[in-house]
Amino acid sequence: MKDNRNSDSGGIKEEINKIPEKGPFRRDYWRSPLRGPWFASFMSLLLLIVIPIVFITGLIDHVAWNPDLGGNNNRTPDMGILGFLTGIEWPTRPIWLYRLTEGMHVVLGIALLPLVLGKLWAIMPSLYKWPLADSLAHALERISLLFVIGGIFFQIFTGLFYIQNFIILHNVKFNQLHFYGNWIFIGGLVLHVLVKFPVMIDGLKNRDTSEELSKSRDETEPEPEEEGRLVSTDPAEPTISRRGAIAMVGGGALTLMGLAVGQTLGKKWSRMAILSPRAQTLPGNGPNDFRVNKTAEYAGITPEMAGPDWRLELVGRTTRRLSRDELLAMPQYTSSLPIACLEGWSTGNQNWEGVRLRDLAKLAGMPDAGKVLFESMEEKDSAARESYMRHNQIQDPLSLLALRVNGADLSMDHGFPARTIVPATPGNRNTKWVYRITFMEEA
Ligand code: HEM
Ligand SMILES: Nc1nc2c(c(=O)[nH]1)N[C@H]1C(S)=C(S)[C@@H](COP(=O)(O)O)O[C@H]1N2
Ligand SMILES: [Mo]
Repeated sequence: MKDNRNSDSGGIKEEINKIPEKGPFRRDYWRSPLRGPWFASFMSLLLLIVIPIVFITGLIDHVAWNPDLGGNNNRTPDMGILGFLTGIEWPTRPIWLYRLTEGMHVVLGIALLPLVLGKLWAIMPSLYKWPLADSLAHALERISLLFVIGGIFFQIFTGLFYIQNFIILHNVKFNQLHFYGNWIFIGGLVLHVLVKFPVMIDGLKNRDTSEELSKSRDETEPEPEEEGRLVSTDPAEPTISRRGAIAMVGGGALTLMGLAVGQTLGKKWSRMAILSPRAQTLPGNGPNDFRVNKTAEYAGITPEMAGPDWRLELVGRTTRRLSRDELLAMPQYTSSLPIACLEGWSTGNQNWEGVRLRDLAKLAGMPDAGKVLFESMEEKDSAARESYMRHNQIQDPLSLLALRVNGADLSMDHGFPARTIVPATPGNRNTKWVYRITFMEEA
């Protein structure tokens, strides 16, 4: 009986271990002579350079919103221990800081797509390993791969959909998907890198990189077969050199970057930005002819709301109501600042004119306000309707309640009668059609 059981279970085990007769689980199914540890390691290295930049600029975006100020500055209120970055004071200088970091995030994030596809192609035989897992450690490693591969596609596609302004993703809270997705992805990636980093280094060391990159198609030899399952046991003739394949992946990344970077550079470059519908520059050269995120009409701002009856309400130790003419009678300052949208697009510097936020703080009897709430007349967009700013943002001499831009009154679309503009701040925090500013003691 005992013997029987043993041989039975041995039989099942053998059955499981038996590699299918045909198909991708067999090593000889994969015939490209390009595949091997060096090629896979090179692709991994490209990703290991770009992913940290995308990850860090993503976290920077998180910090740039000053989420600890609450309200809609905090887009992921239930983040628990993942909130360890909240409370960092986002600086106001250099003025192009957010323009740079968010532009990099979106442009390099898009460039990840061909890099990921190239790497997946390079390691395909390893994904089809049979048995799927032969030990607990192996099983864990493969589960972490699900998070890594699923995670990176999830981040790329949620990001891409978001900057296309697809309504669906606006409804299902892009930020929460992209924020929690980020941590799931990074968790899997850290595990994966811990396991695989030495393998990558070995793979790169085994061959001379510059020599490998100098080989033409005809000189392309398979890596030695005993170097592992990525190497074909039955290699076909090369149809492209390794450097050709790398150039194809890199060229794909650069092309996508080229189609995205125009939105960060602005001006005539933005015409290339076909991946970003809102990035297109407006026709015309007038003072207000730079990009508009959302028109006054769309936001439901009528000419009456913005007409002579409009008043700015200042709430602090005292409450004041000011007409636009009264604001224009205060000392006026000019700040040359871009709009840098979180979607990655930005405008060049515009010359904003208006009153300093710190002068308004004084008027409200709160010269040292630690936190300020700006409220818009618009009620449509819950993310942009209100915005909180910190002490340093109020005190910066470049921070304005702008009344005019580039020598003319603000257009309705750019926020007439008044909008905030604060250096290095995400576009979205710069409230248009302001009607009330509330100065508070503590951040
Ligand atoms: C490995 C890939 C990626 C990672 C790890 C990543 C990570 C992050 C993180 C952590 C944030 C901050 C989210 C928050 O605090 O709410 C963020 C923001 C953002 N990401 Fe990504 N991201 C990736 C790829 C992309 C791609 C490919 C795009 C666009 C094509 C993109 C577009 C955005 C946008 C537009 C924001 C700003 C959201 C906002 O401020 O509301 N991301 N990303
Ligand atoms: N009230 C209100 N303010 C707003 C917005 C909005 O939709 N409503 N959009 C924000 C976003 S996302 C950006 S990028 C900037 C765009 O400013 P612009 O349209 O003047 O270029 O305004 C911000 N202020
Ligand atoms: Mo924006």
